[in-house]
Amino acid sequence: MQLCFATNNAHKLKEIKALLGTNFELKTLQEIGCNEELPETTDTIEGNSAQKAEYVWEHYGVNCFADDSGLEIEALNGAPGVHSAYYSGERNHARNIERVLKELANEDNRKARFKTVITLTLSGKSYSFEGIVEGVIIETPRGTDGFGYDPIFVPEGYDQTFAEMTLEQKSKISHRSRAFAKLVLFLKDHS
Ligand code: ITT
Repeated sequence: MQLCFATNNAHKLKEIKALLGTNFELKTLQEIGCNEELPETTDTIEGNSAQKAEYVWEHYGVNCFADDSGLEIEALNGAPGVHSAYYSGERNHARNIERVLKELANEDNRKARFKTVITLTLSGKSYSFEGIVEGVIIETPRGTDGFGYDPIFVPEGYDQTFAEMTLEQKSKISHRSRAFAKLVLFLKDHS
């Protein structure tokens, strides 16, 4: 089956190709002739992931899946959420972390979770797959691996931040791998 993964992130593409095996002819956006920015204008992670996958189906007639992720902090009513990438006003991980830590100063409730939602649109019908990892936000960033909010996020049941883990360790428990595992199971059943 021909299937497009609506991302421009080569790293994500490589990971999912390895998981899917050869039953699927996985295409990039460029390979299906889509070179424009996909719309991400809803106010939820779920909404943005659906918007991207459905856009590709509607404009290119290709079956497609898209993901969207973010960090949801309980004491901030779920922020930064859908605004995670640009929380400080720019796409800058250090600044985004700074803003979060400032907003959580003097806050005892440090509970947070990373969430990924993948939407798969097959012949116009959409299915969604969610992956969540619960954890806490620490006061001072630790670790150099990973990206985004990894240096301030410690997953439940662990002492290390995501940025102190190897990619392999993080991948075993991450929100993204959990959502992708559900997608892969679904696709294997439907191939
Ligand atoms: P693409 O949309 O180009 O794939 P992105 O950086 O926007 O890349 P996501 O939609 O997956 O990536 O995530 C949005 C933001 O949420 C991201 O920029 C980070 O700030 C944060 N985030 C998501 N997953 C994360 C993770 O595993 N570790 C740390 N921060 C993460």
